[in-house]
Amino acid sequence: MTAVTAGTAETTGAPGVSDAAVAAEQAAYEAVFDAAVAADERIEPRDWMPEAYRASLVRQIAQHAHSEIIGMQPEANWITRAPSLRRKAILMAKVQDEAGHGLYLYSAAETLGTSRDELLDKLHSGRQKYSSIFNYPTLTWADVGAIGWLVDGAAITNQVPLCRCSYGPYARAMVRVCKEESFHQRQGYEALLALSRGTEAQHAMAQDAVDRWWWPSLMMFGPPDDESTHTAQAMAWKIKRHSNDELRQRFVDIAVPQAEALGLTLPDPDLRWNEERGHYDFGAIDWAEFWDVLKGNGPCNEERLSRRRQAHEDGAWVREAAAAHAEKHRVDKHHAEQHQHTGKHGEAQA
Ligand code: FAQ
Repeated sequence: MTAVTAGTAETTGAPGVSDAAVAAEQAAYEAVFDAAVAADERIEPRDWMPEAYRASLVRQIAQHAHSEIIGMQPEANWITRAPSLRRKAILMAKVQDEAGHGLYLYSAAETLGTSRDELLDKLHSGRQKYSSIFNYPTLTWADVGAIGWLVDGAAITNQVPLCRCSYGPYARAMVRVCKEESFHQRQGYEALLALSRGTEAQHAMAQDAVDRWWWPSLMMFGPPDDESTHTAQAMAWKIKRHSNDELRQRFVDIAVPQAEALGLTLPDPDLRWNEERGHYDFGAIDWAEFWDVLKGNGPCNEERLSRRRQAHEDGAWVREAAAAHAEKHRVDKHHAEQHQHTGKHGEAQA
């Protein structure tokens, strides 16, 4: 969208401008924004946007970015103990990809006028959330497979529609993220398949991991629609394209045949095909557990946040060195420009 840019400060709130004129101007901007959303155009950083739209995007993108970097921890836990060099190289690449996703997403959030420092500060002080899923432990090597298959699988199901999000920088970031998530999902599936077809003990390990990760993966999609505070507005703004329950159902429908192909069972006795609905029915999710994890009482909340805070403190010297280097570069450039300027001036006089 290019028709209206955010440079409204000259008129809005300026002395001598009547309230009615400000309101009319605001309504005009709002109408252009609504029309752009209705026409499926992208809203770009310099476009005018309602403050609530901006705030909701910052909230969602920040939570998404935090999830990517906190999400590195459970799998990184297995890098040193990967069963082969090949598995280790794949896992390292995957965990690095998650760091990259965090960086694109923090950059996307920054285009909305917030800073990465501010967002990290909110994460570290518990004022912004990250996904519930990363508060569960990775107890065996099979958990790496289960995370790739189920957690990355759920993430793709949720994020493919976000490639059509109305906010341009977020939508574009999602395109690359989804491509990488596809690789992550396949590597998890393949690792689980190897275990499932392995020895009896390996098969049991794969089954145990799936038993533990299935229900938390369904919770990743967020609360049921009737308890979701943001869905209705986010869908009206075309930030979200589907509700939490719709995406959860889509994920279940994809996962059931995959579990069969893996030779593993999903831990839900109520799971069965419903011919009439054309979908799988599934059992009740323990929403009390979900809300409890969000409150900070999951098995690993404490550990994840304290490790994140520690990593941030340990990285302070890198940020200081980078800032000092940038400052030195700025001063050097300034001197070089001054020198050039004086030199040219001298030539002109001569
Ligand atoms: N965990 O009104 P709604 C990944 C909160 S994928 C924690 O329905 P909304 C890849 C929600 O914020 C994981 N909190 O909210 C990877 C709100 O609280 P607030 C990240 C949750 O935004 C794989 C309240 O509950 N993916 O990282 C959760 O419309 C492997 C009410 O909920 C994304 O973030 C939850 N599961 O819908 C990385 C995707 N669910 O903010 C490493 C983008 C809800 O009012 C390794 N985000 N809440 O305090 C979204 O699509 C949406 O934000 C939803 C939630 C669908 C997550």
